[in-house]
Amino acid sequence: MLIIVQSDLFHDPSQGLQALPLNDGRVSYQSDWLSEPQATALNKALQQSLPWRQDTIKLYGKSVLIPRLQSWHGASHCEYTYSGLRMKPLPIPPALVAIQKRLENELQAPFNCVLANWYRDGQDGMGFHADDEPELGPEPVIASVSLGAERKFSFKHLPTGERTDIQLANGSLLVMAGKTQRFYHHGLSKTRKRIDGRINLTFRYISLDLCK
Ligand SMILES: O=C(O)CCC(=O)C(=O)O
Ligand SMILES: [Mn+2]
Repeated sequence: MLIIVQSDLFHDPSQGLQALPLNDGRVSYQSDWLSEPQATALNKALQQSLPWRQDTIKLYGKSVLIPRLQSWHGASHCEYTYSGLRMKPLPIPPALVAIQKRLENELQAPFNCVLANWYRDGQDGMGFHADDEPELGPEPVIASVSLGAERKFSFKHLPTGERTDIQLANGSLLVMAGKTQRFYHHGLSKTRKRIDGRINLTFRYISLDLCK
């Protein structure tokens, strides 16, 4: 297993996004995309203002509550399907439009929807999966902003099973692009540590042409 530390990254951390050493994937990371006070304030504001819901999914024929709260926002055609659950989008609130615009400008990629996940404590998480819904296209650019408690994010390389872990800091930005969703699964493991909540915002682009 590979654990990414700052010295593995290709450039100085103050230089913006840095590529992670992942074969077959294109992933980059910036620990301080938002300042800590900005990220902490946004976390608090979103905890209070987004219409959080805890959905139930079917797992091996049984209904189970997913271990996190979610809120789905985007253009009206951006329905989101996850384990058989279909979510209708709500409008993107102004605080998130500001982030969307900054990402579009810096990454030179369009975004029209955002999934907000609120991991209330260490017992909330997300299992290994790929963001490979057909409507995201073959090589989606997914921009993931982390707010609040630092959490371990893991990649599993599908051909070799090799795992790569990275700690996602408060205010960090992780960008997955290229063939990452084809060659890797990613997930956020649970921890027994007593930790505060974390909100993650994953900005995506759903093409109207690719929607069923
Ligand atoms: O919380 C995270 O960092 C990951 C979220 C994620 O993978 C997703 O929303 O698809
Ligand atoms: Mn994902």
